[in-house]
Amino acid sequence: VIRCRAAVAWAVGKPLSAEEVEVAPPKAGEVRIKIVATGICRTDDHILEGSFPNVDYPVIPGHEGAGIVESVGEGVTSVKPGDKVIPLCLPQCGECSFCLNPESNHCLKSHVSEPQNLLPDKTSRFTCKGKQIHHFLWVSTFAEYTVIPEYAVAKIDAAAPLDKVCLLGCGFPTGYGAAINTAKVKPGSTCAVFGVGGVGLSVIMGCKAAGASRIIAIDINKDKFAKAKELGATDCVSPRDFKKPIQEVLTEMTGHGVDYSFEVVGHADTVTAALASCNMNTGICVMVGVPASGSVIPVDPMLLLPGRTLKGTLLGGWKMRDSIPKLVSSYLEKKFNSDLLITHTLPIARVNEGFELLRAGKSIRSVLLF
Ligand code: COD
Ligand code: ZN
Ligand code: ZN
Repeated sequence: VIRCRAAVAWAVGKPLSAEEVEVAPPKAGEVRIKIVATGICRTDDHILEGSFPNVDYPVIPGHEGAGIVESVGEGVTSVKPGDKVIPLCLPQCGECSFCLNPESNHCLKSHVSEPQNLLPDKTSRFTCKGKQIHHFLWVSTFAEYTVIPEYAVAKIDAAAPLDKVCLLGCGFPTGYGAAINTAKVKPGSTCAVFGVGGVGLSVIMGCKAAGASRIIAIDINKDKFAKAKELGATDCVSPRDFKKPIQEVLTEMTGHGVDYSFEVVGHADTVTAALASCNMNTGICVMVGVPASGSVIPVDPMLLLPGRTLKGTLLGGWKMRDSIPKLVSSYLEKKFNSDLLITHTLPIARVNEGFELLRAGKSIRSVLLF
């Protein structure tokens, strides 16, 4: 058992609490990882607010981390102590029907099918003050040491800077893949990205890499526009500057609506607006954000009838164990610069300050260091 630092969410609505936790050794098929760096994603804030579905408290959040293997359980062969790794919040078992389908990235052996915030054997490796602490998405990267199933761990290049490639655990691949894999943006096309936080900016980078000729960034916080332009947005608009609905503004700007729209806010009403912003016949709207649990998206059937497509994406459609090591290699080859998303680097003890920056709209990505 290792005693180490972790940021624990004891209950909804409470700030994270810096604690010393006990981390049990990995069981068969599991890997214990020393987390070196972890980004703060809005989804972690959804846990603190209580809007993420099926979370049991107390829980250790965090799902955008990078670290080094400390020890492995019986039967683990794909990684060994000392390897640099990225924990995967969407696993890839390699055996289920979805893993065997080249079109799918939604492994059936994931916590999405078993949403109980415990490891696959339905127990926890974390305790604190005598209480069992829940895992989050099987990764819990706000703990200095965490235990993860082998099939949710990707071994990466030993040269990778962990304080930078941690973003490849969630935000960057989610947005970049939404454009490249899910929408399959074509060269010369027009795109609209609703919400340009860390994930929306990554969508912009993906649209640009795919050769889009016009990329419209939509956000209610105009402070986000400078970075959006730097990363490839050709136009930036705030819905608050117009009396009419933003979908009408976008339709006028583009003639018949954009070819691809992306919802990266996580609200039901912006999903509806994004859908109505893409052209009626071949337009594709990709929902990246997850609206609060229990919400419904009101859709006028006449929006879909002429041919528009509304689809979702999980982690940008990547088969994570295959793709994340390749994305790390592409990062090292400077094929994209996800470092531009990092606005703050803080010690783990200042985790709540990182969340304050996010809520105030002052940060894109804060990276926490252990
Ligand atoms: N119209 C336009 N922009 C808006 C609006 C609005 N009505 N409301 C808020 N925004 C802007 C904010 O100003 C902000 O710039 C942006 O939307 C949101 O950005 P962040 O930085 O708060 O959040 P991200 O980029 O870290 O994450 C956004 C998600 C939508 C991805 C996240 O909230 C979410 O829903 N995550 C779960 C979905 C998922 O698949 N995640 C992958 C694993 S996390
Ligand atoms: Zn995330
Ligand atoms: Zn699988």
